[in-house]
Amino acid sequence: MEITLVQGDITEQRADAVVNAANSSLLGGGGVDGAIHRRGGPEILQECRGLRASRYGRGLPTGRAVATTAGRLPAKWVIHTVGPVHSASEDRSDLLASCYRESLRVAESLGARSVAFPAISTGIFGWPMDDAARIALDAVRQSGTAVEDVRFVLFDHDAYAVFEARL
Ligand code: AR6
Repeated sequence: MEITLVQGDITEQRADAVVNAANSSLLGGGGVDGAIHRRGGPEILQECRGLRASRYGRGLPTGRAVATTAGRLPAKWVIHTVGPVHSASEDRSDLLASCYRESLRVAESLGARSVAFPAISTGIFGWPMDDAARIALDAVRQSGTAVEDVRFVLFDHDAYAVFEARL
């Protein structure tokens, strides 16, 4: 497995699967989630609604992952995962690590060979970038995944530099 870092927009990534930093409603939001639904088109939301109706009536739990079509994105699947909101009083690191592990598990079950991740929880959910990078890289390295190409897509140069230093 090779880990690569890219600075850019995750909706432009050619990969078998792109990971969405979603929320448990699976019905969209801001940040990466908004961008993926905007660029990917209504097919993604339609499948998310179906998942709500069939399997996740109470929402997708934090740390879990589920796949849908990628609609018009240059990928085969979007894997939606729900990161934890950062807390200063409670250690939620394992939930963040779980997002990476579970996304890779879902990717593997689909036969995906390349997966692009955003820096989950580091935007609206408030996780400090350096800590999030450490958790993300450790989780991927320790996952034992059969996915061959794991790519982190960092939106700005600061985030890229933090991941680069950690890698
Ligand atoms: N490509 C790559 N990275 C991006 C992009 C993009 N197009 N847009 C933002 N980022 P966030 P979260 C970076 O807020 O913290 C949504 O409303 C961004 O700079 O997207 O997990 C969901 O519905 C940051 O570093 O996700 C949830 O309610 C990182 O991606 C909530 O936000 C993650 O930021 C999830 O919050």
